[in-house]
Amino acid sequence: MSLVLVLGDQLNRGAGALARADRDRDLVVMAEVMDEATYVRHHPKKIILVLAAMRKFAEALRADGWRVAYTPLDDADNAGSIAGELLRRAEAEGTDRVLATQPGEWRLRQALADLPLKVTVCPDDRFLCPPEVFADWAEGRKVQRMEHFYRMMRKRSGYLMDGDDPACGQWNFDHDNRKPARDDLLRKPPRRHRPCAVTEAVIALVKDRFGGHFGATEPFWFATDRQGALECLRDFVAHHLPEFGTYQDAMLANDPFLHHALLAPYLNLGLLTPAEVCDAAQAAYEAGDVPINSAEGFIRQILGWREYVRGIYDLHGPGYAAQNALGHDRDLPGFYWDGQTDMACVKAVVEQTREHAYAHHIQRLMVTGNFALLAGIDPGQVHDWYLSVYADAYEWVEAPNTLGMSQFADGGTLGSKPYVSSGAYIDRMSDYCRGCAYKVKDKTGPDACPFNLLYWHFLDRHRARFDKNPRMAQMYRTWDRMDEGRRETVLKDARALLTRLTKGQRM
Ligand code: FAD
Ligand code: DLZ
Ligand code: SF4
Repeated sequence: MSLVLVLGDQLNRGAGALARADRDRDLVVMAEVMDEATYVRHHPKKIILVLAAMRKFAEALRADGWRVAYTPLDDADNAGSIAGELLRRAEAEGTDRVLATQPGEWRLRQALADLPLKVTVCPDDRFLCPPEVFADWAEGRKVQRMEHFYRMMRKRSGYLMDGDDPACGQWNFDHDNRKPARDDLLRKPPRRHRPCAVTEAVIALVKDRFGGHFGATEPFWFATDRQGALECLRDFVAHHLPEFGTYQDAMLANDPFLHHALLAPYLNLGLLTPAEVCDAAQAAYEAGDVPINSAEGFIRQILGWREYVRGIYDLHGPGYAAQNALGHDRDLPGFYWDGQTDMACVKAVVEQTREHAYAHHIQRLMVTGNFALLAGIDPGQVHDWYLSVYADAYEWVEAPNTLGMSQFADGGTLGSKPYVSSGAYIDRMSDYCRGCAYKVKDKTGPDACPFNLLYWHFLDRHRARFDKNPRMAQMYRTWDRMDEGRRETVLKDARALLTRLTKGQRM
């Protein structure tokens, strides 16, 4: 008899240890533990989602004939950690054999390796790219870029392929996908699931134990089981996928969701698989319901980006998350937690994050991420923030996105240049600037948009590293063309702003 470990983000029967276990002989072990709930101070909605989904998955396994040893958080004998729970169950059952799916995070992979038990680790075969295929692809490449990986995955999977060629003759339709959006009362908001009795009990528990964490507990409307997650997928494909591509980069103060999928929490928990999500998008495209720019843009996020960041996380080992290539060391400003800033864009993203445990990609990358990078915030603190505040946050996906794509802390493993922009980009893609105390057109002076000042300060202070980068040459040419007096004023105003930031003064 083996103990079959099922972690909170491994809620899928068709993969890993569960797919290889023996229902008549083995015992499934699931445990709600304080270590996992507090290794960062997760948003309460994330904790509710994980614990409610775990409880309902355990019930579904039992209904299917599995024996499940489930430890609730408030069980008096709860050992407090995954390793402790396995040891306790092993002793009680008189076995030393454990079958586990490879945990997503290095932290837990190490904890399993350190156990004095015979642990067999199965691959997490929910992913579309097996680890050996990624390692093969990466080997010998000087740079491992997503776009090259994505093309290999398109050919390998057959998604949006016309024989050996990409459907409609192009691999990437991003140039069609940069339209700003308008408020639209007819745009369907995400489906709101009414909490079931199991979820209600978890909400009460989380309010009691984690009420002090950043984030609203209610209203809680995420799906917490496979059925609900499938409904979300169907809703998205029917009502949002057709416009997904066109408005992918747009941001609106009154609509945090636009045409985004809100599927990452379910994909990352195992309630949906990347294959079925890509299949649904491909089928809608083939039926003529979805244009190529949206189908391609969406499938690229899953088949490309999601698989690629998993591969990068696995390949680069536990040290990846500790990198700080640009030597940034300023503390994360308090307004990332309390939203107390006059920058309308940052305030809106922090507030919706507090309310929904959600922000879409461009909000994460070009608002909160962009500001942290321009202002030189310690990437370790930025990493902790992103890992805590989003319902879909797990280190394997969050760290490459935050430290690699957003903060350039990996020195360019993931991106060929840092994602920095002045306020002009935010103004083009959003309606935030209209309601802002700062003026996006002002480049200097007391009302100047902080993104404008910090953008030039960033380029100037990192000149030695970036001015030979061909993708940044144009930025440096523009900077160099400014007259010297103006450059000095910009830098002086930027320094004053950074001093205010360091002193914790409102900005
Ligand atoms: P959509 O915009 O509708 O995209 C569809 C799906 O594609 C998503 O559900 C997701 O599974 C996948 N996807 C899209 N972009 C990425 C990406 N860059 N990397 C991996 N998958 C992607 N995503 C997470 O799942 N967890 C994280 O912790 C996370 N942290 C991030 C931190 C930063 C700083 C940035 C810039 C991005 C981060 N992302 C993360 C990627 C992306 O922002 C989210 O996947 C997306 O916003 C989730 O919302 P959605 O489901 O509505 O996605
Ligand atoms: C995120 C999370 C939380 C909040 N709680 C639990 C838990 O109590 N038990 C559990 O098995 N998993 C939990 N998780 C998910 C784990 O943190 C996740 O499996 C690891 O981070 C590996 O990716
Ligand atoms: Fe953000 Fe600057 Fe626009 Fe204000 S003016 S919303 S700070 S980009």
